[in-house]
Amino acid sequence: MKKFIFLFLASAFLSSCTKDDNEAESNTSSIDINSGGATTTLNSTSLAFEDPSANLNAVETDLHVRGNLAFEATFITAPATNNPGLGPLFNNTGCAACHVKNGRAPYPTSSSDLGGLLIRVSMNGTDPHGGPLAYPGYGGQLQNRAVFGKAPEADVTLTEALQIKQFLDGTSYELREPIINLSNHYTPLTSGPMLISPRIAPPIIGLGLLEAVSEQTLLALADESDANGDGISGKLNYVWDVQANSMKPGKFGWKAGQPNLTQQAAAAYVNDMGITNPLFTHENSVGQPQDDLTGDDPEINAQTLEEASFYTKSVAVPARRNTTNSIVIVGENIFRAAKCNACHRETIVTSTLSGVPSVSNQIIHPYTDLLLHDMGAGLADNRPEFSANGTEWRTAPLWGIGLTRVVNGHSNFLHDGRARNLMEAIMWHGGEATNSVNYVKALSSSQRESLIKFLESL
Ligand code: HEC
Ligand code: HEC
Ligand SMILES: [Ca+2]
Ligand SMILES: [Ca+2]
Ligand SMILES: [Ca+2]
Ligand SMILES: [Ca+2]
Repeated sequence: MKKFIFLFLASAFLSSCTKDDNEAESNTSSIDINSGGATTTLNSTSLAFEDPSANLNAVETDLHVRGNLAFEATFITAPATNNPGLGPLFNNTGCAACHVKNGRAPYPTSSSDLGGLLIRVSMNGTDPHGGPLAYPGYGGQLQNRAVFGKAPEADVTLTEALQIKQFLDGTSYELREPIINLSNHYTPLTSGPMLISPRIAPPIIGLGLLEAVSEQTLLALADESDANGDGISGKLNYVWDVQANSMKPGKFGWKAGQPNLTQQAAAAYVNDMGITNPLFTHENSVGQPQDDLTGDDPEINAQTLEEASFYTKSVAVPARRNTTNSIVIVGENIFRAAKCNACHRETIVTSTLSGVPSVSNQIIHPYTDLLLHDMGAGLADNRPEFSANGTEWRTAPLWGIGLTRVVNGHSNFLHDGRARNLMEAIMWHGGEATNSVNYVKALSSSQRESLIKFLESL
């Protein structure tokens, strides 16, 4: 039996070598299903985003397990014995309440429960580090919830406008545009127009691998002035790193506004939940009327912060599925022909990340370049974040995207969850992706279906 399998594999190998002139066949033979390198899990169930990286050592495993508890903790109002300190202002009560099953939050179904949607705010201008300028009385993020006795900063009302469009073959599709209205402000907006940017909680798979990608690697992918004339001009964001006390490449968040996963977690603790921590020792209401100046002591210690951020460095990426299906292979070729991979880069090699050997020196298939691209007026939030201007977004990683429905029970995509399926997400692309979108517009319905089947195999 073993001998039979060996012979079978050997002949498959030989035949694939002789068919190199056939594009589909040579792609098949080179497909690497391990999107996250050695971290990859074969789990494709509703728990597919909750596996630890497959290659954690004993020390990493211990940190991951403790980090899982921190990530799943629900904070409540002080005084309490377990996880006190919530608020006074907050958006939600725990990391996992927004990053549901380590996946992405759905587009809210009602304005009274935004779930994993939060709204960044600022005013015209920049802070001393070139970042968003806090809006007086509101800071950099709108907290639409508050503990008993405190006022939420404002109420958020979400409505949608539908646009009906057509592919070149006459088939129509719809795009749903969210329209955000703020009301019931706890204090008047006295500093001019407030810039707002809605953001949905993204999946947290494979992020340690992305942190392990070196600045040099990303700069080699960048082409800020489009020197090669292909219409794609990716640029690396540079953002303020609180611990390094200097500017560093931005990698995390929809506009790559955070330099590393420790700062990302610390900012989430203080801004999303009102949990002060060693990096951000003041409540998010600091300087505002609601701030009673109690509870400014770090409400979690350095160890909890480290565990929570380690957790986001050590979640496995699920393996690809159905890669030898002929429709998927056709779709993969369309993805390449449409030049989706000019931004959604198929392969990157990680460097090293201190304390996280599992993500170091891995060949990965994240389908992102981590760079900022102009995505056109349709997706623009018109709110700059360091080097990212009002139309620029970080290329979203596509690994694991095909499991969104299985894990999260919905198929809402893009930075605010506006897209109701993968095709809508594609058709929202503009700016530097205009040629790609025009390519897709001209496809036949079966070619469009193949492209989607390919994305579903990621
Ligand atoms: C209120 C909902 C909410 C809560 C609570 C929350 N997050 Fe997030 N998270 C988000 C949103 C929204 C983003 C995107 C932010 C942006 O674009 O600036 C995000 C981004 C992230 C990212 C970056 C993902 C990427 O692809 O770049 C990480 C990591 C993360 N969160 C970890 C955490 C951790 C750890 C906690 C708990 C300490 C937490 N989050 C709590 C909503 C939330
Ligand atoms: C110019 C760079 C660029 C090109 C080319 C491009 N994309 Fe994107 N893609 C992005 C960026 C940036 C985002 C995030 C935009 C946002 O959320 O507003 C994104 C988001 C997506 C998403 C949603 C991901 C998520 O997590 O919500 C999908 C799906 C996607 N792209 C598929 C494609 C496909 C398929 C093509 C080719 C037809 C393509 N993209 C071409 C830059 C690009
Ligand atoms: Ca607090
Ligand atoms: Ca605020
Ligand atoms: Ca270019
Ligand atoms: Ca650009």
